[in-house]
Amino acid sequence: MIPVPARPYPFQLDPAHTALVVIDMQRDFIEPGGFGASLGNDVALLEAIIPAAAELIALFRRQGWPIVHTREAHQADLSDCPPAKIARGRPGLRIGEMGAMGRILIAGEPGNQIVDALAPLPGEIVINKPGKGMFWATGIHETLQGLGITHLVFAGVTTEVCVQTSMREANDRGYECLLIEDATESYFPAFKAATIEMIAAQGGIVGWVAPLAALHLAIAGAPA
Ligand code: TIU
Repeated sequence: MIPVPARPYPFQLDPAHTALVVIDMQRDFIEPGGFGASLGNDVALLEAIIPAAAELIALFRRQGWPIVHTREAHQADLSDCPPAKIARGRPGLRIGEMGAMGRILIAGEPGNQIVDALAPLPGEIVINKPGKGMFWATGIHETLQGLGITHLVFAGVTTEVCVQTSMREANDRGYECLLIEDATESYFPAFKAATIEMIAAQGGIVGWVAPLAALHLAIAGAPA
């Protein structure tokens, strides 16, 4: 086990059984003209974490540990999108409608692509998820079980929506979860801060939280 200094207390990272999960670092949320902007958000805040997310991905690649990239994405016929989800937001800019980067939140559209700087490499796991959480209707739990994964390190956007939902789903399935706080972001700084606090509160009710530097140092200092 590699102890990673974290809140509320050190996270015991199991090097043979840990995967990185990068949540929804797709153009829809990070670039103007996508789903995030269609909901009325200023998307500029989110691109600031791209360098930290890239560093985190590079760290896992060097270690040879599994990496999962997720995209919030619906099928072109919207058969996997509940009417209640479609009905949210402004008419004309809803899921499935035409935006500046193609149909909003639809698999395969330009806006649905992961940003170039974080593009998955062959062999990495890429999943489309119709929900906010990564486990709903994706089969990822079975894939992770097949790889013997018990520990998940999280990054991506947005902290309080798809990242936190995925962490909570992961908890209910028995995973130990660590959120890298400088590799996640929200459109609402107060929501990010509150989410980090609520994850680590109550003895780590949702998991652990640490900065990327702490993970780097812990892995660098671990016996080979
Ligand atoms: N709106 C918002 O903050 N997030 C989402 O809709 N999806 C994700 O977090 N990926």
